[in-house]
Amino acid sequence: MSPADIVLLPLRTFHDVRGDLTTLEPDDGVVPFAIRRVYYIHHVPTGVTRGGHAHRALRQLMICLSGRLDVHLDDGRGRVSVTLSDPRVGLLLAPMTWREMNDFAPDTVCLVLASEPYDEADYIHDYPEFVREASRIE
Ligand code: T46
Repeated sequence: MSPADIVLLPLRTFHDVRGDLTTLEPDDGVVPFAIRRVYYIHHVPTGVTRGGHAHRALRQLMICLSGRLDVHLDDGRGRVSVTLSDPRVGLLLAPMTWREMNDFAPDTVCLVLASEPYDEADYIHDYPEFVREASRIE
């Protein structure tokens, strides 16, 4: 994986003197999947690492609504990192991508849109197993 593989999608934001308003709608042509679940990560203690898994099929869009965090992505061949801090931008998380999130600023709130309902069976928690499965992908 190289920095060129990081997909940051600009969201539809309306800016005026009162501030910004960002919208997401099904079929708005921005989110490249039907949204079937929404969750958000918040109140993360300092120094914590989250993630540490991959998904076999799930697609997600991660939006840092406030604060900042670092996201580390790994496709089994290489690792890249990106800092999220702009609520006008979403980071696309493709299937078969190992992800870890750390360096959360205090009060960070991170919204995640997901293409599927929650399914523990879609997770790969074991890194060597992830590398094995990823190596079978062309
Ligand atoms: C991901 C990263 C970015 C549910 O019951 N329903 C849900 O929809 C989710 C997402 C989680 N949970 C439960 C499962 C665990 O008992 O919430 C608990 C914490 O989840 P987890 O440890 O997986 O949280 P993260 O931050 O490590 O990972 C999450 C997502 O699970 C994962 O899909 O890509 O955020």
